Amino acid sequence: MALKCGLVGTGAIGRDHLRRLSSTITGVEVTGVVDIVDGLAGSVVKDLNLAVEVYPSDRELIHSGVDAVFITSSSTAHAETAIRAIEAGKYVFCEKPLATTAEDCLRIIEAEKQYNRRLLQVGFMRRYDKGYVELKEIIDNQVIGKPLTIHCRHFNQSVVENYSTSMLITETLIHEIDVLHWLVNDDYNTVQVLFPTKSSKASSEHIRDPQVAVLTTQSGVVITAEIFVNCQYGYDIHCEVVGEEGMASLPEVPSVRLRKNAASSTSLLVDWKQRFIDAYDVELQHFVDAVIQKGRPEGPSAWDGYIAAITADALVRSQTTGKAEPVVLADKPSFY
Ligand code: ISE
Repeated sequence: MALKCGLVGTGAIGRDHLRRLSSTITGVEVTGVVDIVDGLAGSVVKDLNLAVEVYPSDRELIHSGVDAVFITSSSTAHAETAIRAIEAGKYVFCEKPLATTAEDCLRIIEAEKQYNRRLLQVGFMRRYDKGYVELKEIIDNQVIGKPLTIHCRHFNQSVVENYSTSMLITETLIHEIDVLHWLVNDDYNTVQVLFPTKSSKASSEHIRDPQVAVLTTQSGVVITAEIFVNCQYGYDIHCEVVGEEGMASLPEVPSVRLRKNAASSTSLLVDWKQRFIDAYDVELQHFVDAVIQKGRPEGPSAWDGYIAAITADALVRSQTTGKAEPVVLADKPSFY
């Protein structure tokens, strides 16, 4: 029997997931959608040629007989919908970030605690990217020995004008925050942000772009992650792990080598949805399969969402203090 689901938020990633759930993912049936922007959900459904009911509110969608709710609304709206859905006993797939504050993540965790088991998965899709999965296998199998340092780059060609200095952490670096502690099976100890010279191509007068985050883990791994959201040249993701016995890097995205006009070149992607398209497919299929077969999601949990949020909070604090800030976690419930 197919998992009946509803989707809340039909903007960019919502539309993409709706298409994915209706055409690529098996074992799932989308029965309802909602968006707070008047008319948007209806026009997306029409555009994608789907026979899906449009609901007036997330509350009505949640109580419409669905088994699972996909939350793809704006980040600030995630927590309320997630809590409402968990309280109604629904499985939840929530796009990243889980919530915009660590307090809201803890409220979501409290809602799950009432069942003493997981109902929710966070959309940290990089854990499903082939390159990251291979990197993790190399680290877990100690092929390069103990990890010592990690060097990352998360570059966007450009961002919208209202992108802010803190969003480089809470919306962009949040992916590295999640995937890196998962890669090395460790928790963060301290985090700090350094501001290099501001790019004259920054998307607004107010944004500090680029930024360099320095994170240390409990076991002593030192991570440097460069975030540059108006780099101009393309979408570029790098990750290099240096170990005692070798080094492992994320593979380059394959692209044809072209020789023309006395030059040899390969092209770069500009769109992050394209870069992680396979990871998104694997991620959603894994959520659906785990819920159907095991009665619980097995991907990134609300606890992982909380780790990301509290680490992001410390990094945003460091943007003001200029200092290394500690990352202090609450007590972890035993079912995570
Ligand atoms: C964006 O906010 C995302 O969430 C994407 O997943 C990420 O790849 C992109 O670089 C971010 O800007």
